[in-house]
Amino acid sequence: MTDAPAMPSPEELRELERLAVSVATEAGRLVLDRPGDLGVASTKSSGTDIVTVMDERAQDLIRTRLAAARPADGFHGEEVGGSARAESSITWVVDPIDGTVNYLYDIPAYAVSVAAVVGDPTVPGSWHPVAGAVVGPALGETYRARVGGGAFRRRGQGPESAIAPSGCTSLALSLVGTGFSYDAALRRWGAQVLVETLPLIRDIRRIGSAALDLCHVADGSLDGYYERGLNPWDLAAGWLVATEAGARAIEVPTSELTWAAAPGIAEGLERVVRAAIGRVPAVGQPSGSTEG
Ligand code: LIP
Repeated sequence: MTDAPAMPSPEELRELERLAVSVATEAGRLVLDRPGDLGVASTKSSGTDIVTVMDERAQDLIRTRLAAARPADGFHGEEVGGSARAESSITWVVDPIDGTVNYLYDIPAYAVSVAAVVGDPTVPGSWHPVAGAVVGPALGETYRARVGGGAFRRRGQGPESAIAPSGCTSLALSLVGTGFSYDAALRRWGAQVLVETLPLIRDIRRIGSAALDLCHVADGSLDGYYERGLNPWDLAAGWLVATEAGARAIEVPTSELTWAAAPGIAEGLERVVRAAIGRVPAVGQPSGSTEG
């Protein structure tokens, strides 16, 4: 990781976290209500990488609220037109609907992910989330975290509670989340890694939202998670929630690999996944070659 960008003050961290929760909650209500939902608006990297009208509306709402509150901050959103360079030290990294395919099929596992980061989120390894929120509106779940502040979850209208990863210490008894990119070659790779990994763990869960997967490692409803092909907006807030909850995680989550796990299985899970990566031909390389 390059020189650590300056960390905001404790007071600013609290304000960033509060703002992340506020805008993610408002966008979550919009996404859940689906006013005038017109389904798919366009596709991106492949025919299955969809953008819904509600993705666009939610991102517009989030961007408007953040710009009104902090006009000098940058913005790095998943959907088209979602980037503006920061004049302050903060850039907002936003996935208006993480789990878009679930949303299209009305499967409740989708979330609004809003993270404040320092550094440049377009340069891998040069940025770090400092505050964030993940709101799963159909699940009634709100997760929040800030650097040094721990991680918290509220379910429905119930009380907010501090969260922590599971106490799992046996990889063979671990429930592990993963996902598969929209790119066909990366999907084939992911399936091949799964073939190597599945016999060594309790079971796999493919929930369909990296943000929720990472938050479920944070609260112990998954023992671990790994995935390749993620973008900063998929992982920024969830990775902070997981690490602030006390989960172990890859130091610099990138599209090459993102993982997080309960401390008791973290070393084993990373070892198994990296070994599987080593045995599976890298995307675009002939069989038999391996990627470091
Ligand atoms: C999704 C990720 C998920 C991954 C999906 C997709 P999106 O993000 O959260 O983990 O497996 O392929 O990338 O596209 O719904 O924002």
